[in-house]
Amino acid sequence: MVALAGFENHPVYAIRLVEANERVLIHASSERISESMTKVVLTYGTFDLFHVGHLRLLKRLRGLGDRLIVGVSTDEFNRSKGKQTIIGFPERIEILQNVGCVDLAIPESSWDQKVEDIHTHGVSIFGMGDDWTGKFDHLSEDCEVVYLPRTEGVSSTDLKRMLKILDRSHVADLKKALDLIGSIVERFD
Ligand code: C2G
Repeated sequence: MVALAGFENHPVYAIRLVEANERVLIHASSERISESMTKVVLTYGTFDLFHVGHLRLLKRLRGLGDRLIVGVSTDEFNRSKGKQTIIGFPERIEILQNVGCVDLAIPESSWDQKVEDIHTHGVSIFGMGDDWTGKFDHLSEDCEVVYLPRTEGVSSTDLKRMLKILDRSHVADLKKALDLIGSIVERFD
């Protein structure tokens, strides 16, 4: 049994070096090695009305490591945050699971699942947009914590506000049209 340099004291990675026919086979628990050498990045969000701000943050976070895990807030958890989304949890997590730079999407159902997720997934870097600066510094006991600049000029909140305005103006237009029809009908009465 020969230990690979740097793994001498690492009990898990028993490596067996077998010489067979001049070929050297390294039979190692390659999964465990690549797992420990894979830099895992973790982030969380609601990602309602998925937009370019979300995408650019996820791409930059993915660029910091080899694997990006995204926690998507459930509808129940959002209600506890006082947040109402346009798009429900099942569709939001389906979208995240299919974003190219996302390797795994998991449900986020409480504020305090982060430490457990960090250890479960062997996370090296926890990252959020800078609107959360300082809020998760306590996680630096478990991994590196980074806050990246948000993309200015786009937010789900603004999109929702615009939809509401459109909706309101839409209702107002409808009302005007109905009033017009009503007045025409009256003339024929
Ligand atoms: N974001 C961004 N640029 C924007 C809008 C959002 O970089 N123009 C980032 C936010 O900073 C956040 C992520 O996109 O890191 C997701 O944003 P939200 O969906 O608004 O997430 P939020 O509801 O704040 O949930 O436990 C943490 C919470 O789940 C965060």
